[in-house]
Amino acid sequence: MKPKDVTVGQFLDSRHALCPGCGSAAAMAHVLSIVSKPLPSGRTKKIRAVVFPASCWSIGSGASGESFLGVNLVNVPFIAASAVAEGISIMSEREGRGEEELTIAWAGDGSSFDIGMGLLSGAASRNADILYVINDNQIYGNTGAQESGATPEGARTTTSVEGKEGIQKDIVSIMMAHSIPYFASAVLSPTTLTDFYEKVATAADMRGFRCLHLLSVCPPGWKCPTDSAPELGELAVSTRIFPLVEIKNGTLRLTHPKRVKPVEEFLKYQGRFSYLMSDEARLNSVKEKIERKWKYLSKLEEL
Ligand SMILES: Cc1ncc(C[n+]2csc(CCOP(=O)(O)OP(=O)(O)O)c2C)c(N)n1
Ligand code: SF4
Repeated sequence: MKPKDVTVGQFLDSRHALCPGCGSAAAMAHVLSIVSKPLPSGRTKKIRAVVFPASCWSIGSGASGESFLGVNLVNVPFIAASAVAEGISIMSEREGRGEEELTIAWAGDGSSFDIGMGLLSGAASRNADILYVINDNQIYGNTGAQESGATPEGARTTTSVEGKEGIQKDIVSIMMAHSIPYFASAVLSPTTLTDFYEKVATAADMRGFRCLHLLSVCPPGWKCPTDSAPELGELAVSTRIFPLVEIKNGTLRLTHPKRVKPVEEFLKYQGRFSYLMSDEARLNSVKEKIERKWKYLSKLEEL
């Protein structure tokens, strides 16, 4: 599916409480628009429900029992998105609608990388028939930008005021270890739009556990301008900070940026990296790890 095949709908009611410039608001509109169209197989699916664990989307998606997204939504405890989505998809299957309905879990990185990881792992290992979206803004956004397992090394958060000391969890390897039918990382940006559309459509079209890892620019948390989501998304890919990976039935493919840009290009627009940018040794260590990760993924691609 190509971007020109889809008209992006006005999915989000203007009463939503997401911040101005929130990258995940645009990502949600695109994802819902893509999955509402005929998919590559020619099949059209109906969204049975979108399940939200506690996150920015708990307040962004609706209020007082009303959905701001025009689809059924279910708000669940922090750990529970994958388990509840699995239950809904089992209900669809028992009603004979498994082929035509799609259940989506839309969970933050705090929920996916950390607090809900146990249940995510369980649903993945049972090959639950759901589309699990990791909406990754690299912090616990809804509670004011605390450090999560997805926060990159050196990024400042409210709980790591001089920049994160520990490692960023390798979610690609974690999900790959579950041998799920489909995993893909994607970014909504002008240069990665086709990649984004194809991955979302592919994931929606399949059955079993599909995981989309979306990088979502978060202006207040990243301390960047509210109009920077498209440019920062593009830079995250072209600096190889956020490699675009697709793992389909065990085969890994990387989308190689046309022109690789210096890591600093991504970091310099964001206040959260101010300490890192002023510490050469630390910055070099972070750059080395980015390079090593890219080599590791390239080796897996070769294999
Ligand atoms: C068990 C539990 N711990 C903490 C909270 C408080 N809480 C609600 S939303 C949230 C942050 C969620 O972060 P993330 O999953 O990354 O999603 P985001 O808000 O960034 O979209 C936290 C810590 C909670 N609701 N339940
Ligand atoms: S805190 Fe970040 S992710 Fe959450 S609504 Fe605001 S911009 Fe979006």
